[in-house]
Amino acid sequence: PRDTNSFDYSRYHTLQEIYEFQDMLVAENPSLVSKIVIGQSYQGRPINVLKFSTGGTKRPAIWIDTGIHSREWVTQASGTWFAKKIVTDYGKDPALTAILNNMDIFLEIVTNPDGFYYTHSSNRMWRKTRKPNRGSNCVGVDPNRNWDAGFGAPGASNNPCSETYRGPSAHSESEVRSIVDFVKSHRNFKAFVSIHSYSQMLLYPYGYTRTPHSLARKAISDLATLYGTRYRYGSIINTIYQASGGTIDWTYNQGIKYSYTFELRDTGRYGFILPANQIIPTAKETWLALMAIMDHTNKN
Ligand code: ING
Ligand code: ZN
Repeated sequence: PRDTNSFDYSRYHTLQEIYEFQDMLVAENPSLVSKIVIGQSYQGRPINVLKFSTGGTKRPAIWIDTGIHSREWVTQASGTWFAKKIVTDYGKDPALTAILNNMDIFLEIVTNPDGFYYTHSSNRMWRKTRKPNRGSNCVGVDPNRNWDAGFGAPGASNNPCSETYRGPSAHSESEVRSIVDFVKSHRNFKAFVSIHSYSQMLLYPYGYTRTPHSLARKAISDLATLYGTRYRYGSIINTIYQASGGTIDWTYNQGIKYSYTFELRDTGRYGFILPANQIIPTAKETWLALMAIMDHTNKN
C-alpha cells in the first residue's frame, strides 16, 4: 500500500509491512505521531514504539503493547488498527481528544519482532524470542516469564525447551529489557496494557483493590456492547493460571496502578489461527475496552 488508507486492516501482514505501515503513519501525521526505537531484538531488528502526543514534556502516559508472543497474530493486527484509529479519531471523538490533550499514548505493535518474522518464515506457532540457549538445542525465552516480578517462582519453567522458559535471568531478553529501560526512564506511565490472545479475558495482577475491579468490569461490558462478545475478568492466578515473571506484575510493582493484560478472541475454536475476517471486529470491540481504561486513567 502507498498509504495507511489503502492498508488492508482485514488481513494479516508481515513484519516488513508493519514496519512500513508505521513509517507511513508517522509521515502522514507528523504533528501527532512519532516513532521511537527503544532497542534492538536479539537478531538486530529495531524495536519500534509509536508515540501519539499533542505536545508537552513527559506527559502522563499510557502504554499498549501487542505481539510479545509472536503467534498471537490478532494482537499485532489489532495494534495496527488501533494506531490508525487514534489518528482518525483525534479531534473528532471528544473522549479520545480529551485523553490526548492531557496524556501521551505509546504503542508497541511488534513487541517480539524476531519471533514474528519466524512465524511467517518457518513456524506459525512460535511464541518465544529467538535467542539461542547455552547448553541446549532449544531456542528462545518466554518474554512473558522473563520480567523481574516473582522471577523463578512457580508458574514458569527453567527448561529451555519449554514454551514458558523464563530465561537465564530476569530481563535477559533485549525485547523485555528495552521496555524496562524505557518505562523506568520515562517515569510517568499511569496505565500499562499488554495484549495477548486467546481466551477472551481481561486480567490484572494479584492483590488489586476495588477500583480496578470495577474498571475491568466496565471495560468488558463496554466491549460486549458491540457484538456481545463475552469476556471474563479477574486476577491472573485466579482467572487463567499461575504465571511468574509476567509483564504486568512488574509494571504494577513499578507503581503503574492500571496494569492490565487482555486475552483477545477467541475461546479456542480457532485459537491463535483466528480467521482474518475477525481482525476488525476484534480490534473494534477491544478499542471500546481500551477507551474505558484510558478514559478512567485520564480522569483519575
Ligand atoms: N497467555 C498469558 C501467558 O503468558 C498471562 C497469560 C497473562 C500470564 C499475564 C501472565 C501474565 O501465558 C498467553 N496466551 O500468552
Ligand atoms: Zn501470549
